[in-house]
Amino acid sequence: MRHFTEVKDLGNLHQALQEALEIKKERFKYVELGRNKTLLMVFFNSSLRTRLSTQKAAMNLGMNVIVLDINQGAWKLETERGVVMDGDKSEHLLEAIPVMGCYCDIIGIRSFAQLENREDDYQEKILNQFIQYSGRPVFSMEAATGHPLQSFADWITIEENKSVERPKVVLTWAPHPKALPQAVPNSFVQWMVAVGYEVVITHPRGYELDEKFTAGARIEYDQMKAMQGAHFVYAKNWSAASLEHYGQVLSMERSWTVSRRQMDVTDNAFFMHCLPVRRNMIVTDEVIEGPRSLVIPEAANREISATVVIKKILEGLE
Ligand code: AN0
Ligand code: CP
Repeated sequence: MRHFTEVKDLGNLHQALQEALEIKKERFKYVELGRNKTLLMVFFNSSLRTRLSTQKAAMNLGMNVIVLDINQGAWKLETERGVVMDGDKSEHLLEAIPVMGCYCDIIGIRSFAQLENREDDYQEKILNQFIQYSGRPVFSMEAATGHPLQSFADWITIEENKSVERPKVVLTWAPHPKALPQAVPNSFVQWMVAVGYEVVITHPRGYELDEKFTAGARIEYDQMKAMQGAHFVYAKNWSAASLEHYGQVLSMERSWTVSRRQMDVTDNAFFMHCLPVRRNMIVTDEVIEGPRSLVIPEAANREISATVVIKKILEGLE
């Protein structure tokens, strides 16, 4: 594997899952693979889980790791080509990227959607420039439209906990005070459809996700109806994805907060969320602390998904 930005890059999913389960039992099995190889993790945005789990994954593989926080101590970067740089930005991404490539073998990028211009975000301009100009394999640590390392971890978690072969997985929108990207729900739906689950998406009207990611899933606008018979409830807020309302918060409707009321009509579903989560906006204390909450095992599996992905990239290095 060269780059990892979405589910299809992983190749055979069944094999990847077996590899994940094997690595979970023996995390240091491939500790020689990354010897004298360097991972550079570049963060344009904050992170707790991705930062720690990806670094741990690289350490499992024997790699050296460098972390660069673009907003803390690096020069301010211009990202638009053709501008006269007479403002506060000291360096252009077009020099910064190949320079970063000089010091490492693999690059992980976190670069959230700006939620200002839909076309820019959906073209994945920053991620693709790293792919084009760094000369290195690049993987997404959540880019503008996807968060595949999260979805891979979510899938491992569902496989470990499911009691039917093809579970019903419900992605529900939930309220949040700030505009959030569509990356997590996009990747989640695309991944869950790719592995053959029954996928239902529920959200208020206006929150439709791009069909590029949702093809094969069903939309049910009535949240309580969507929840019926669910085996897994995956909550997430996102802002509007349409061109007309791109990046806007259209609703803060608290009746969508996941509580006992919704969980009671499921088939004793597990509750999932990628974290960080705002309690009593997205989900009640009772549900997230309850016996069917998988939020911590899900976060723990981020180390496993990242180990598999970095291992596959290391195996593909020339
Ligand atoms: C981010 C998001 O919604 O994309 C990161 C989630 C992993 N969440 C926040 O910014 C709160
Ligand atoms: N789930 C996730 O990616 O969390 P962080 O934003 O803390 O990395």
